[in-house]
Amino acid sequence: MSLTKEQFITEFKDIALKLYAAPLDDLSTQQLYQALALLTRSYIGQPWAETKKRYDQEETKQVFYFSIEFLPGRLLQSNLLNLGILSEVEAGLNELGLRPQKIFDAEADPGLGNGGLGRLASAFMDAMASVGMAGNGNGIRYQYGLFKQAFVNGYQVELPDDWMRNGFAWETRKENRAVTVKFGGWVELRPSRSGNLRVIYHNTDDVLAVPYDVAMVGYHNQVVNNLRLWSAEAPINAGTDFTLEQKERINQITQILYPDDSDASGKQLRLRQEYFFTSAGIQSIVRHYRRTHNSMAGFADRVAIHINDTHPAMAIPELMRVLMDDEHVSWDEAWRITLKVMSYTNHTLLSEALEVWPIDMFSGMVPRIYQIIQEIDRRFRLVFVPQFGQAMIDRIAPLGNGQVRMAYLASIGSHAINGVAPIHSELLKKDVLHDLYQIFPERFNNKTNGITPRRWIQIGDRPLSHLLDKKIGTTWRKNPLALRQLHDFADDTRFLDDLNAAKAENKRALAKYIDQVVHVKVDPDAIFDVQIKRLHAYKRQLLHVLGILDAYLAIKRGEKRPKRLHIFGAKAAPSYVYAKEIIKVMNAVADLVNGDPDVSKYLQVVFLPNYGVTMAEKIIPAADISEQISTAGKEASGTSNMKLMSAGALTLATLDGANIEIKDAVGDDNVEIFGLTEEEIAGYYQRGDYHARDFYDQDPRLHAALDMLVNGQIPGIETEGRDIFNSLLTYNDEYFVLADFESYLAANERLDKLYQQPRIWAKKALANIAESGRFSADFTVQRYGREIWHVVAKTPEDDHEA
Ligand code: 6GP
Repeated sequence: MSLTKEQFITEFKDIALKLYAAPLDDLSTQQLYQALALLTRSYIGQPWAETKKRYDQEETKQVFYFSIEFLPGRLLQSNLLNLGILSEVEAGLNELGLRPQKIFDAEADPGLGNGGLGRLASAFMDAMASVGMAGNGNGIRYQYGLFKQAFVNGYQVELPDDWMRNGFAWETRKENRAVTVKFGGWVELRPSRSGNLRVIYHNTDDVLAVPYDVAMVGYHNQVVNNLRLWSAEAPINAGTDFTLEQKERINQITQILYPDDSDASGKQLRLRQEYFFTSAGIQSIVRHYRRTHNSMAGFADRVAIHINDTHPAMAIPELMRVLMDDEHVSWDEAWRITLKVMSYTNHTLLSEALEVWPIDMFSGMVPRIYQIIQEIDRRFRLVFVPQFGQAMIDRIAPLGNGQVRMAYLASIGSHAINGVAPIHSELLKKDVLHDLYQIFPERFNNKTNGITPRRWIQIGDRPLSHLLDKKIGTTWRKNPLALRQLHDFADDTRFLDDLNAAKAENKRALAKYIDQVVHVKVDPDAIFDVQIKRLHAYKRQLLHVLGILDAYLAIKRGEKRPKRLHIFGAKAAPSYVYAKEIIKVMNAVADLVNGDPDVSKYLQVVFLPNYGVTMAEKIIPAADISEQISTAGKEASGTSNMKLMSAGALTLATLDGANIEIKDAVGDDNVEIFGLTEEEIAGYYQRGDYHARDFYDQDPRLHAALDMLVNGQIPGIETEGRDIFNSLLTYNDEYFVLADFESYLAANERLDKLYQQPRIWAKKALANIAESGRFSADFTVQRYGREIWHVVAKTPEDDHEA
């Protein structure tokens, strides 16, 4: 859209007056934010309505991305950018004497997700709209998002995240689109006169699912898609015997996000959440379709449903239920449609994370869904036991060991199953879903994750963005592959210096932010070494910490090193004791290092509390080193690795997840790889000959660093230090931290040396930025569109040009 600065100023003053009956200078920052958000919304309304109309008129095939998590990040700046009016609005605000960033900072960050999986879902929403794909999201409107993390005496404490306290400016409540979701009770199957089975529900607990729609604005293309988040409410005609407790029980369903990452929690309420949003989503999709179609025969040509990890896997039996019970489609026909509609992404290789539910709990909560899964299970066994044998089918049937096994259900009921990086997709076939791969090899495929450079470069990294515009023009903003033009300037010393200057500016800004948040004065000239991700043993923040301890000891011995600032951001699941112990140790190490003037000349450590999307936008542009150091074979893909690379950080990595593709993209000279490979680790497993203690005994540096955990040198970690020490030595170091220690240090030393040559460093940074375009989620969703969903992307401009 087009909007001049002057128009904006007039409209902004006008809306502020209408809303708050006051001139601008009387408004609080929060009020200014609300007014600006509302004005922005008013620009979105028309393209949103037109997009919907166009999809309906052209009978566009639509994608519905079902995800129990979404992490959209703040939306004001992103919406203004995508509408094409960010500069004008900022100029207008400046002219009014208002600071744009201060207003943007008044927006709450909807933390409706745990980590990678949720952020990926939101990147896809942004990307689908931006490439002109009819892509909708379907999720939960949690009253409270992921807990707010604080540190008390170095320990993580979890505080409620009341993100909607000031309302959520971007949502529209759609009462008239509510549906009823049925829980519990029992089901009677009664033959009707027409020969169809009639399904009669008795004694169910009915919950009203009310949708709240959020606009997903495409980049400069007039496309606005829909993210539908469901909220649980008491049924409207609940009757007089409806108690307050019942109401409370219903409200609970969408009250809080489960704070678990890659780990199924087995809680009743979680299962209710899963059925709640999948059933609501399926019902509303079918209802919309049936408004313009007499039968369900063509449904699969108009609808693709994606199951983001297994949490929405009940979409499969739920669609079967609606097709058979409500639409009177036969089993065979319903199964044909369902298979064609459904596809599934797996996001983790950790076997403990394969979601399962006790049959008792499951069948009581959703009896009809359970019946349908029983029938899926029966038919699956009937067809495949003769071919593949009882033992194998017992392992992978949807029901087994008294459990409903969600990954198997999702795989059996989807026409496509994908991992999120090549190594991960291969390991799915080899390991986690090996038996299913034997049966359905054609279903398996890889779709490497992606990120949205709009948020991470255009919004997050203004200094770099301006530099790029000046050097290679602005096409990269629409097509990030254009970043490849940067290669032409790999030896342009002026430009390399400019790149370093942009990085320095970002580092100064982050240093200021760090001071505000944790009151540590850091040196902006240090190497900024960043590890930002959930706290998990396999991600090995611990290896990073041991590296810091080694540096501490070296400096204490009098060694001089280029100054490094280690920056951590990480939340641990509240029930994950070991991860929380590591947090305590990290904070204690930070105190020790920062508090020692001999050491802090060369080494500083900050652990920023409450890491999330908004904080990532501040950290990433300032990073020099990107730590991607998981145990090879454990990290499905990673996405912070892609974001940090696009900011010109050098990746310090094991050959895991998408690190491998990053290495292939930039070449061996432009990444720092270390550590055991997945094959080597598999070898240790097979032979059973990993002896962590040998490394401790044989490597004096490792010995000394580990001893610091237990010898009292780090105050306040008696219990935690001992537990961690034991996990590594007594319990043989499940994640091969000790095995990789030496090569990790060597890689770090190479980086230290390299940093002494700023232009060579900048040249490598340039190579990373130049090759980061391929990881744009725009390309990822286009691959999903072509190969899985079978949808075509199209924007109003395409019509115009045609
Ligand atoms: C994460 C994976 O751990 C990460 O490697 C990947 O980049 C991300 O998903 C997106 O694909 N997994 C989760 O967040 C999770 O909860 C069940 O998996």
